[in-house]
Amino acid sequence: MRSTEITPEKDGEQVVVAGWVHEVRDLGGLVFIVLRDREGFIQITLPKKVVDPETFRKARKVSRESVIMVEGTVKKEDKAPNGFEIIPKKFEILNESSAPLPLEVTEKVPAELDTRLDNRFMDLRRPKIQAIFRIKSQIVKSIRDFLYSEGFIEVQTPKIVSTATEGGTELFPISYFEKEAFLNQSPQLYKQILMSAGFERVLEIGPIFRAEEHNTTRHLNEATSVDIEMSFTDHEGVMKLLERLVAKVYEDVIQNCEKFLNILELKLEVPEIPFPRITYTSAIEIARKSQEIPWGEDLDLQALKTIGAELGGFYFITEWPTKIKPFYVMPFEDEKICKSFDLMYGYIELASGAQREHRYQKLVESIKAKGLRPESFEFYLKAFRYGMPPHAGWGLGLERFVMAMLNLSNIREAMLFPRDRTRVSP
Ligand code: AMO
Repeated sequence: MRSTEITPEKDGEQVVVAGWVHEVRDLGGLVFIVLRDREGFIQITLPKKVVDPETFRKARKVSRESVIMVEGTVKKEDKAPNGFEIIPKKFEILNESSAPLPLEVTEKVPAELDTRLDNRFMDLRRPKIQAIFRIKSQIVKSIRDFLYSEGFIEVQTPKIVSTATEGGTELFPISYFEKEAFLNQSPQLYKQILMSAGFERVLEIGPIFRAEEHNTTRHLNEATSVDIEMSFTDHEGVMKLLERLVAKVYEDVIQNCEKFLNILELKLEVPEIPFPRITYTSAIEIARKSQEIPWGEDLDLQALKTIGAELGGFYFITEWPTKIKPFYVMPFEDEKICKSFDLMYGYIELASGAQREHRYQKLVESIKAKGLRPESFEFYLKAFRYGMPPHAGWGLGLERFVMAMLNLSNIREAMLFPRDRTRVSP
């Protein structure tokens, strides 16, 4: 049984519990063991006079973080966590832990992030850290449920690819027989091809690989992207979908993750929709309060901090200069600006998306204008020559979303085993 399945009302019942030895307190004639399982803590109480001598001897010597299984009687006890304790009949050490521990699981001694990540298996035993991933799991479920209910079909596109999609970040080359190949930066081209294939609404939750040179608190070299693509709509249509999705995820997390939010000492509120929308041009005017920045340049961290401080919370930046967005974005009639948007939370970019250029000739010109060779994109361009519907979509960074929702100071906290410039293990 898990810790949460037992209550003081079960007084007198026989139960079997299993987990890790979180703490041992030896008071001579009385030993307390705090057993930790996935859901919480259970006090195992061993009075010398009551339990058999062999059990008593084993229990008082067990090392912290050993895995144990205990069979015993539930006893109502107001002073114990959750109002009960277990008096064991059987006490089995399933696996003895070595000592000293590489990392403290009790919250008593803070450790550096690097030490924690080096010993992530142990770090993840801490209830506060596990709470992050329990909420992340709910977020993914909630995203899936919402998008399925909107008619989206979940797909899996290749992660081994032959071309770049997102200018700016570099690709990771891989060794692939006689061919040049890379890890994908985004399912972008494939989700668009699926619009030509008639899927109409697709969703993918999968890894993206970015050879980011810099170690920042917002970048990973391997991240999870929630991608959607939708036919017969425009950028406005998919922005509305995105804000409804964000609100629904908050709602579900508040409803289903109260326990984990409490562990993290967080109180969430469902953000109000629609989110504010500001154009790139207005955003840059705000940024100019703190720095010189010419129209047409990308918004750097300082600019985003100024804008984020003024707007706070969730907001969209729309109508970006065509020049700084990828080739697949559709320009407005005034071709200097395009139908691209970013969803922001404070100064953090959570998602970007756009209505796409679905007109073959325009798309070829756009590829050339970025200094790229249309021949390298033939597999993609072909899908535009035989009936491509107008379409739009976005990519939402899952770890950035978790980071924003849970107020984490480093994106690495939102990834089980983060990959960065210096870390490829564990
Ligand atoms: P973009 O390159 O903006 O757009 O990526 C989409 C979202 O993915 C997340 N993200 C990252 N998260 C952590 N570490 C990184 N290195 C990283 N890079 C990106 C961000 C970002 O907003 N194809 C388009 C999406 C689309 O138009 O549909 C794209 O990939 O949260």
